[in-house]
Amino acid sequence: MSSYDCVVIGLGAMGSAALRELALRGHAVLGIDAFHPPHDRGSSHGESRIIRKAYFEDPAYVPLVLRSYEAWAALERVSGKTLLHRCGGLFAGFPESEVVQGSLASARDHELPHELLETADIRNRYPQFSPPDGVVAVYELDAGFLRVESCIEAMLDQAVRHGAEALFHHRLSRWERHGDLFHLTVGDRRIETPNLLVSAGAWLGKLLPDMTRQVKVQQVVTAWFPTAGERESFQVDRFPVHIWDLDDGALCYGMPRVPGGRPGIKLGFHGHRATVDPDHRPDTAANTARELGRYGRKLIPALIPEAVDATTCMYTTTADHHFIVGPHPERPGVWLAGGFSGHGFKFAPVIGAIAADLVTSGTTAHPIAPFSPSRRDLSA
Ligand code: PYC
Repeated sequence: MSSYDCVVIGLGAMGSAALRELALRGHAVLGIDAFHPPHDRGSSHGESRIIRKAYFEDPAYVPLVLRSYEAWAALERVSGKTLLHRCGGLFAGFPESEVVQGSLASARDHELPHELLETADIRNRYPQFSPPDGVVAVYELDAGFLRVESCIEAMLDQAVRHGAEALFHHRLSRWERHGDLFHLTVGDRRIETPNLLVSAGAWLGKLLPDMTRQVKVQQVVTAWFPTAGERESFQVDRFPVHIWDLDDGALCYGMPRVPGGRPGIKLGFHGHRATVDPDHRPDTAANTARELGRYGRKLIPALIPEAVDATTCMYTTTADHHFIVGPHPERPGVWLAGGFSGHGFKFAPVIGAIAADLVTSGTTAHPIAPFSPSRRDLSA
């Protein structure tokens, strides 16, 4: 039987961040993943993830994202990798839309540098876009994207360098509580630990059936599209990350061409997708890519609507779209980092630090009250 201070189940963004943080703090920690991260079976793949400060979802996220910017920069320094590209961000919609009003509220509450662009300003500054009349945008210079796979690699590499163990291609087959310890069976290994951190993304409900009602597992498709004309117009120094809230169902978001990445700009719909079983997912990539191509071409006239690539990703969505981070309401020693509702990646290092605080002291100085696993109405 081997013993650890904590076992982390799931090494996507949050699990690999927590593994690293616990190892950095000198704890004996083991991480387990059913695949080999970074992989394309969960929620932490597909080249890029948006990072932004004027957080339209709620101003409560701003202190956490500010801390994340610092933590990503620190990880860039120790790993020697470029992880974050600041290309600016355009958060657009009709003036009363959630994206515009929410971004403005966060920017004002936290005195974040931003500009409010009218339709003509958007068209002049970024002629790549053709926003509908009446659409405005909050522009944030500091927004950009994270290179998702490189981030996971850097966090796992740092975790292992600091003494963490990582077991890939393994699933937790059995776990039970004996006094203050959990006894786990993973492959042919027997493990004991007082702390289980469940950061299993879409598999949360499979590991903890009592959490099934708290999240909806949804499949989303992102696709890459070539563009006509000069390619430079869509590179990171000329084309911002963007989110459109046009009152027509789902938000649509996009990214510039990633240096050394796929030959096109990425687009995705945020939310409003079918619920799936993470182990038996229907292949919806081609249909959604066609839908994205049609939608994208209306906003970006140079976009050629035949996708060069597409990938599916899973959202684990709560009813209020806020995260679930904290102690399991009924199982002492089980800590939850889940329900990231399609907007969690940028927070990974700070969630890793929070998880390490919780596991080691039961509390954290970070403001996580909105993410309580015991909050009312936490059912999707
Ligand atoms: O994580 O900021 C985000 C995001 C917005 C739309 C899709 N993801």
